Amino acid sequence: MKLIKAAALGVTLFFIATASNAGETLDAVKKKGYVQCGVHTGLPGFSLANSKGEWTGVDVDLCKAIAAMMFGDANKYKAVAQTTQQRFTALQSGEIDVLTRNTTATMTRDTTLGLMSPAINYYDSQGIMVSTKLGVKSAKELGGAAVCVQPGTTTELNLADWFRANKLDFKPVVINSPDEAMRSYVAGRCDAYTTDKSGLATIRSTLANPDDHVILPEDFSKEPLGPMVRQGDDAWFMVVRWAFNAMLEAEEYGITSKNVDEMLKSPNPNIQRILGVSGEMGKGLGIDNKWAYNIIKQVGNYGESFERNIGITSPMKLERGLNAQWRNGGLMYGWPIR
Ligand SMILES: N[C@@H](CCC(=O)N[C@@H](CS)C(=O)NCC(=O)O)C(=O)O
Repeated sequence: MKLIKAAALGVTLFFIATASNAGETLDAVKKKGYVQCGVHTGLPGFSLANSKGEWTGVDVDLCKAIAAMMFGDANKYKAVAQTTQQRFTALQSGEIDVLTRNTTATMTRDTTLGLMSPAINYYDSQGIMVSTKLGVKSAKELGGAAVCVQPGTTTELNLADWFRANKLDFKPVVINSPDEAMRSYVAGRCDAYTTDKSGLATIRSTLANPDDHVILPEDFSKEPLGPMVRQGDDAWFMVVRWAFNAMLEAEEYGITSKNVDEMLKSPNPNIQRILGVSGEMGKGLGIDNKWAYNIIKQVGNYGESFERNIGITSPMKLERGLNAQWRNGGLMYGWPIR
């Protein structure tokens, strides 16, 4: 065991990395009978609990997919709400098995923080939102603006980079609590609010008059958002990677939660392997060959999850954009199940 001190994003974290824990989490999850996922405290469309404690969102769907894959039951999960500041410590300490929470995969997180990213479930970018009253059309008109931002995020770093690169001054207003950050923005303590564009769209949808706020066109950064697991936890890494790939492959082959039972009769060898009709695709992870069938039946494919939670017909109204399937000009490209 070695003790690692990681100073990243202004947060100092201590954690213990074991030399070899290749199957540790997979075994522990099998034994306890459910998976614990770190999720956002409440970001509509990504992860949100209702008054009955039922969670929905694309990040929560990935957590449910892991549960369906492992146990044949998408309800065998526990969502543990994490702030931006808590999330990495919770994963490093073993409080959660996987972080499924609008988290950007970066080199620092993959190296110094001792984590690794098995998949990207939403290709995003950082943007900035202002009141329409400002009459601003571009972030380049925001010289001297006070900008609300949350600490412990890529957002804080990219904001400074972007304004510096564009030779503009700004005043960062760093606020830990997301609710307080929003209140400060709405109350006019900041001229602008910045985070991932998906976050801006969802937050905007919750404001009293969404049309009074505009997300400016600039992209400050690339934000590949995805799940994270602990380094060295190889078998568990593969579970998360393949749970997500099954959702992508299902969409590509037109398998949905509604038609999955009919699809069991498909003559297409790819569909047969995905659904466990032929081959023994679960064997390598010691799980049921119907693992992907269970995900699709109970959670749906990637497109179904996207449309239901954040798509153009949802209150978030997000286009597929970069998150479209590769055949439709997007970056979503499922790895072959064979
Ligand atoms: N994707 C970026 C930004 C994530 C982020 O800032 N999320 C904010 C805005 S949605 C957040 O989670 N706030 C809620 C909280 O801290 O509890 C990262 O991984 O650092």
